[in-house]
Amino acid sequence: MSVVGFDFGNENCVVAVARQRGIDVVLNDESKRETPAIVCFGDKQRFIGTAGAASSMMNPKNTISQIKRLIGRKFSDPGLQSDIQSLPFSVSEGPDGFPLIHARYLGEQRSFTPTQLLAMVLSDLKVIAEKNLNAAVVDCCIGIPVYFTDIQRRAVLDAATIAGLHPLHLIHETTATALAYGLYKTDLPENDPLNVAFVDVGNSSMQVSIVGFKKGQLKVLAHSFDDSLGGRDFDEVLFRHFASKFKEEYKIDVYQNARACLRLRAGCEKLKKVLSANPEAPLNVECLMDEKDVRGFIKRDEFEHISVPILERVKEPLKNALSDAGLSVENIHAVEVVGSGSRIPAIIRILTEFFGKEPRRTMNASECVARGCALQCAILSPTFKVRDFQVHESFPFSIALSWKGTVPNSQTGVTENQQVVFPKGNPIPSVKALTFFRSSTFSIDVLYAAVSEVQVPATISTCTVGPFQTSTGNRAKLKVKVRLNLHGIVSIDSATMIEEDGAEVPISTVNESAKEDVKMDTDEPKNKANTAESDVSMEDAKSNAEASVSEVENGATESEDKPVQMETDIKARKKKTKATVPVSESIHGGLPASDLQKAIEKEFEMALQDRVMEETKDKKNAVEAYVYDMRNKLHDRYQDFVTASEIEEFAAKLQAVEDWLYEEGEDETKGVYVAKLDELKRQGDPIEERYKENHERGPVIDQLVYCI
Ligand code: ATP
Ligand code: K
Ligand code: MG
Repeated sequence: MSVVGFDFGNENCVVAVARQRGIDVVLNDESKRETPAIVCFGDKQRFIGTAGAASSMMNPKNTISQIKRLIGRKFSDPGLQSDIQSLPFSVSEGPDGFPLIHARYLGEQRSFTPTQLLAMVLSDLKVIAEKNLNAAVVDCCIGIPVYFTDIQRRAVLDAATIAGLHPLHLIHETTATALAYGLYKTDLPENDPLNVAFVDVGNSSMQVSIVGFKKGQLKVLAHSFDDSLGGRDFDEVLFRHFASKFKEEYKIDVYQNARACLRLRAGCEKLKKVLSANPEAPLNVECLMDEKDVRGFIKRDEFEHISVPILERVKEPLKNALSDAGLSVENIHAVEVVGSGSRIPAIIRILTEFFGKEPRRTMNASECVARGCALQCAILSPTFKVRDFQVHESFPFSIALSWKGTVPNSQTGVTENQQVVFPKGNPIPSVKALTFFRSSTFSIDVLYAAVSEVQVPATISTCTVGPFQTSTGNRAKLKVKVRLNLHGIVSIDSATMIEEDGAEVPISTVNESAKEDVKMDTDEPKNKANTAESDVSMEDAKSNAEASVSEVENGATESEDKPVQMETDIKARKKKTKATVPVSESIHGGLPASDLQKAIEKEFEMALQDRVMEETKDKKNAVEAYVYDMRNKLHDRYQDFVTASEIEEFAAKLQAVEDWLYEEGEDETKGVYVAKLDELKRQGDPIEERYKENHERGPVIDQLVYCI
């Protein structure tokens, strides 16, 4: 299996691979460690990553960026609506309420889902890893922001599937960073944990985690975030500042021109970076618009002044993280900052003030997420031996189930019930069981319990449990298992009907049957310590006590941790018979399997087209190279092996082909270039042969001489 970690950022992606000697960040084709998350659609092919970024100025309307912002969000999402205001490409609402991105590709207008676009970015990263490892890459770990909702997490998995990847674990970015930080630490305490605050300021968001480290383990104590506070917001402040300045001074309105907007934004981003290291900086853009060159200038103080509305928001996630962790600043041993957006001095000042200590930069700010992902992948891989290190992850949202009861509540009169199954901070992964008493098919909604935590519609999915039939015709006791999996995705993955009769049987039999009960899909984590499993019973069979919740037997510990008892140690219990009841899940906004299959086929076609175009370019280059090489050799090393008339004829032919390459042959198919090269070689090969024969005979004779 492959052991690879991917950090797909809103702006920059990083690929890390595990090797026997450790984790390496790998270089892309342009020898860069960071690859832009950009897809550019062309007339003949796509350009992804660094190649895409290179084409963005030439082709702004068909160059898609900010893909992480678009994925898994409804078109009506206010955050998405505000994001698309400043995007140079067109986004509309698709029939499913999710955005569609429009671009001109292969000469026609096409539309793509954000999931497809992320798949393109991931495919590009996959190829980078494959070229480096010289092997196929399928298994991997992918970093995701902690604030990603259920739909966004599912969308990342779908995109990975389209790209031919199999993520073993979608890991929260700050947790990946914490893992990369803690795994190599040799001085971690045995007892009292060392609490570290990790702050990641990226391109579009800020994430904070408080993590407790002990020898051989880390425990995430709290996650918090501002999902729209990142480097790009500072670019925007500068952009607006200069756009209005230039309107006044140069009478140009950049908002009217997509390319001018793009160029001014790029200029402002550069300016911002210069301001991180210098107290003042100039902004010069040649020929920005209406053939006017513009010049500007700003001091860091003024930049910080106009950025106050953003800077003011930095404290909020810090406060939330501390209070959720139940700690005060004195309990924080160290503050580690990562993410390139954190290079702004004003941000560091706020962190220093808040925590009362200088933040550190122990980690490589742009690579730590990818490194942590690769480490996590190595931990999960049987082919790598990683020192024992437990990661106790925590979930950032509260998840509840809601269902219609059979009897109206005597006080409220409603039959709607809601129960939090995974409260905020619940360990990941986790499985909980609920017991229902029902006589016919019923449905359960999975939802966010606190809509204030996520700015999305509350319902995640609706599950239908049934049909089922009891042998007595009475109400059945149904045990429903709800899973919060390793990726932080919630699903109801099984329902079991349990019937009890009065007969008492030895415990060993019970153990046998109980074992079946907890046998879950292969996803079951190996690490039991990570799994919090408890049963919550919701018995609406007895009177009106529908909402009564009680903790009942813990199936998992009973069956898995206790050894099967000896025959002599017989305890009596009621005999149980169990039957699996079908559960069908409908995700609110998930990609149906048929669409996923279609997307896989489309990606395959587009990738093939890209490959054909790359090969066509290679073949064309081969013809050109042959022309130059042969022309030189004809007048040099082959000179003694050709007649004057042969040279003349062949040189004329080479010239004709060169002219053809720049004229009607400029844009031909791969087959035409291959044929052209063959045609030249038919003439050139005999000459080369004659030369070789003569030269190869030499060394053979030499050898004979030595033999004597
Ligand atoms: P995200 O984590 O939000 O998905 P990302 O991982 O792509 O995004 P990073 O690569 O961590 O983001 O950071 C990119 C941001 O950092 C950009 O907005 C960039 O302008 C900013 N940045 C890079 N260098 C500097 C610098 N020297 N000073 C200020 N900002 C910088
Ligand atoms: K990044
Ligand atoms: Mg990032």
